[in-house]
Amino acid sequence: MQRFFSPAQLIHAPARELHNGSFTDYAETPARAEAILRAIGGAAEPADRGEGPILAVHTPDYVAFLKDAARLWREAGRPGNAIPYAFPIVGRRPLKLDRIDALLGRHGFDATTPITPDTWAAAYASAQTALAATHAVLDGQQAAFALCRPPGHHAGADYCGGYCHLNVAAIAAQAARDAGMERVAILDIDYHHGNGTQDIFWTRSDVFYASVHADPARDYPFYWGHADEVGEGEGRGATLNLPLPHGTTRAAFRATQVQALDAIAAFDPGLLVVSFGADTWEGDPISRFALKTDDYPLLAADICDRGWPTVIVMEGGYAVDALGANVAGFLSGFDG
Ligand code: OKP
Ligand code: ZN
Repeated sequence: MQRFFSPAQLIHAPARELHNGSFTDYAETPARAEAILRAIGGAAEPADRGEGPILAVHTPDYVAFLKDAARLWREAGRPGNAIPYAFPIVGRRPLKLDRIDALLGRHGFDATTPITPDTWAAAYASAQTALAATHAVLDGQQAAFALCRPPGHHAGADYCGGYCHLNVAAIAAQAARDAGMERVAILDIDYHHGNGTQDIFWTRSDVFYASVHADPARDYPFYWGHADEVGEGEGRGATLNLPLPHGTTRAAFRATQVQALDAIAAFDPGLLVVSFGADTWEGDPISRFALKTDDYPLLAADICDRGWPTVIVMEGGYAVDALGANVAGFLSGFDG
């Protein structure tokens, strides 16, 4: 399987994050990508396809914000990385403020996603990596892997959050649509619900979004991913949420993924994007499922068996020492 990664993705390296009330080392580290790269034996550099495919998903003011935030933060005299901390709660009037503190709250939904002077360049490279894998599949490969980092599925059209800045799965799906693929499905099997991806395609019937994730009644991102969220308008029925309890092991996860795959089969996509997170692993430091390393080839084989041309984009997974084996194992399931 072709694999893509750009070294520029490593330069985003925030120091600390607000985690459950204290500041801890940032979990979404460059070492994650390095561990995966070692385990899969390297990857090709993506071509540069420019900002067009990013602006097909994200708003121009949000892209400008991502580019400017670290500089504005510094110019405001603030130390460290730019971190949102004051949010316009739902229903506040949509003021057009230009103070960096207000912009951060306007374009971020949580305080766990610092922006550094290198964030834009790394997120841009991560998006190019997703696009390279997408075009490999559009050009005839049965499957391709995008070693995306920073990840993407929590980022919406105009907001960041959950370590995510550009929604790489959405950018991949939209690029496939714009290349003439009529129906594209996204299967999100990261531990966390992909609220950004869901929001981006919420009212659309051409991109189906199915997610298996920790029940948001108990886990991040809390406000999205409940089973009664099914899309709206033309998109009604094109969103499927399958929340699972803490402690979930292989049998339940696999059966639930089959449910998602059956729904995707009914939608009949020409291309599948998998948002893959290895934070469903039993030893993940911020998650509470209990999948084992041996489970990943099986889960991947269940997806592979459906026969859809498939783009795999990397999302989460924070047990750095186990990450390489878990990701390599998942990819091996597509070789069968
Ligand atoms: C990104 B991905 C819990 C805070 C949660 C953000 C988690 C983002 C996960 N104390 N921090 O979906 O793997
Ligand atoms: Zn996750």
